[in-house]
Amino acid sequence: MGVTLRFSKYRNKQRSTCATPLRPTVQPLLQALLQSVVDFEKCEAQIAIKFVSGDPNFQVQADGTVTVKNHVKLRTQRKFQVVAYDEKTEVSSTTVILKKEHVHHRQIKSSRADEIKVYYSITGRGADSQPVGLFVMEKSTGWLNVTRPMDREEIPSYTIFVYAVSASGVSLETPIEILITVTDQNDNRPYFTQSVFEGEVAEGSMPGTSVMTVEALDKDDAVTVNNGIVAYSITSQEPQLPSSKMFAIDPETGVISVLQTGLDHEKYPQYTLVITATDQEGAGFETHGKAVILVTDTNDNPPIFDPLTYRAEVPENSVGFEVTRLTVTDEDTPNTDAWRAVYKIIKGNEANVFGISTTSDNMGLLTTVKGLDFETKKEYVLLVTATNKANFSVALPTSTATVTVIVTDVNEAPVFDPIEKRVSVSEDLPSGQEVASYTAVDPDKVQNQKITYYIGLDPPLDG
Ligand SMILES: [Ca+2]
Ligand SMILES: [Ca+2]
Ligand SMILES: [Ca+2]
Ligand SMILES: [Ca+2]
Repeated sequence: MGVTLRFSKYRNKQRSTCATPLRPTVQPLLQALLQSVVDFEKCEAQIAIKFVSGDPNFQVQADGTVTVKNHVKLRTQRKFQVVAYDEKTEVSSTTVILKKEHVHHRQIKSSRADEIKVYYSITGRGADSQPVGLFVMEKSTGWLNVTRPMDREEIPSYTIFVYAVSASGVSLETPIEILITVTDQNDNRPYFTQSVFEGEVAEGSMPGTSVMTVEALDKDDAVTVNNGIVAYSITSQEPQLPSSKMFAIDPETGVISVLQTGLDHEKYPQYTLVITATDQEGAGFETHGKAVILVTDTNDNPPIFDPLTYRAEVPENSVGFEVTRLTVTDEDTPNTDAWRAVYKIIKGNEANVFGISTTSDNMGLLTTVKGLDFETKKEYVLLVTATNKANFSVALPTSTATVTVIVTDVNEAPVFDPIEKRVSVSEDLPSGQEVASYTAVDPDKVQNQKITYYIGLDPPLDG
């Protein structure tokens, strides 16, 4: 036969000077039933006393025995007044404090005890094996006592066997197995599993975005009681900008998430949270920890031209000529794709005479890809845009710059037209006679230039 005892840790402690502390008898089995005696015998008036309990869950009988009327759950302690009246006149009162403690006992009684002297003994863990002597049994009475505090976190339960024998050593009963369950006390603080928890979240993340998870443990019982159940909360946030409550923590899971909009890498790149874990689901001991959240960069700043207008002179006919360098500023992290500019000529380059590229220092290098012709077009007005290598993470305006390119004139050589001219003359052409007219044209139409002719080569006549 097995009997389960749950040793609830009740102690009765009385403060009244006219009441003596008495040891309570803890009733077996799961019911939290308490019985103790409030003793006013040292009081002067002790005849025809009526006791009234200040707690309706308890009642005091005529002999001063305090009994539990209803099922009472005792967390740490419970206090109530007991007043003794003598014909409706208050004579004395005492405070009854019920506390959990490690003093318990329980009597085992053999059914043969009435007919024969019975001797009791116990074996098992905590009795005759380690931790030896935690439980002792009064040999002749069958009272089972606990000799010292038990730690549930060390050994949560014990199984002992009770034997009843006669004076001659004859076994009188089948040994009784007793399972002793150590009920938990909240004697362990929760602790965070890391000294600092680190997480990161992209700037601009929406409320509800999960950031990281923190964890605290508690050695106490989290299954039958809540001494080991931890509740999480955020105690402080640094900086408290743009709001003092940028993050929320799930009290049960420890998941930290974004609570408000306004996370901005450029303004507040990091937050430090003091997090708190409290056992008994938030009602018990608390412990503090630290969570550091890095706000990572996204491309939420456009490159902006500075200055917005450029003017450059370009000599005609030059290919690969550096026209100008355009500059932009970008608030995002330097040398990232969110910062690196991409330039584009969106207007004024229909003839594809210009090209633009990004230099290593993020400037827009505007060059000629074909020679310009002063005589055809003396001025170009180009519209250039700048974006980033990375896409914008939010809707952003695109910055535009205007580049005015002035083509300058170069003194170009005159050109014969046609390039080669064949002329036939008769052999008897007299000296001084005109052979042909061969003229050159100067492309420099604006400059008023005079063309001078020379004969570069005049081979001698054959034979
Ligand atoms: Ca605890
Ligand atoms: Ca405990
Ligand atoms: Ca950017
Ligand atoms: Ca950014």
